[in-house]
Amino acid sequence: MEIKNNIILAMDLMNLLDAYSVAEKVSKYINTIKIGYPLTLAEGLKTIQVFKENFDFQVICDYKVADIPETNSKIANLSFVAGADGIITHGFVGKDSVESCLKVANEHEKEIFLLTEMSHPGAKMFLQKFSYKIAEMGVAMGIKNYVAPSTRLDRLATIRKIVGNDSFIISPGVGVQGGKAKDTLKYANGLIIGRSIYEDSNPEIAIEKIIESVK
Ligand code: NUP
Repeated sequence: MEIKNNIILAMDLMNLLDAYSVAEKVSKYINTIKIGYPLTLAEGLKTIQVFKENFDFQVICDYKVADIPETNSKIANLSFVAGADGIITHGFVGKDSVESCLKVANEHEKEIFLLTEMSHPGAKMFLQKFSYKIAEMGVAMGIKNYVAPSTRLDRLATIRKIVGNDSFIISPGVGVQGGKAKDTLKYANGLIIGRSIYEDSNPEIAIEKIIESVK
């Protein structure tokens, strides 16, 4: 996936008009938006097409798919039928669950992004104990795209080593969660950034500053 300016806008505003207005302000700088449960549960899957049709954005659905394989297939299929270009799936649920998402993605010729370690402090409690193993599982399964945290660069660096330089890593946690854009891009291909852009009184300037900071 080609990510313009290495920035994916994490759109967690919960009103489509507000989300649209921010998208409009930053659309010349980005080509990829990530939506998750907040906007989808508030406004529905139709939001995917709104971003695709009006801005020609690639849309990644951050549904952190983490169920039994049969249910994962349904979630993935609904997302791709609605127009998603990629979905984020959890790895801790195991190979069969991830496989089911991968199979559906392949049928639609779309992408899955395997979530290894999360960016928040709570990830240290449980997920961190297995995040490298999750990355290894992804490699063994032939998965090309990963999500790994910008808030723990040492862990991100190790995950990069595990998945190799041919894999594609997108990294959340830049800005409000404490991650730094330039440092993160030493190991990641794309930055997932939400509040630092959409909560700013001037999202356009906010994104310009981020782009400037990574030069
Ligand atoms: O580990 C993760 N951390 C994380 O923040 C995995 C994620 N998918 N996210 C998502 O990235 C989170 O749900 C939000 O949509 C975005 C980060 O947003 P912000 O902290 O820049 O506002």
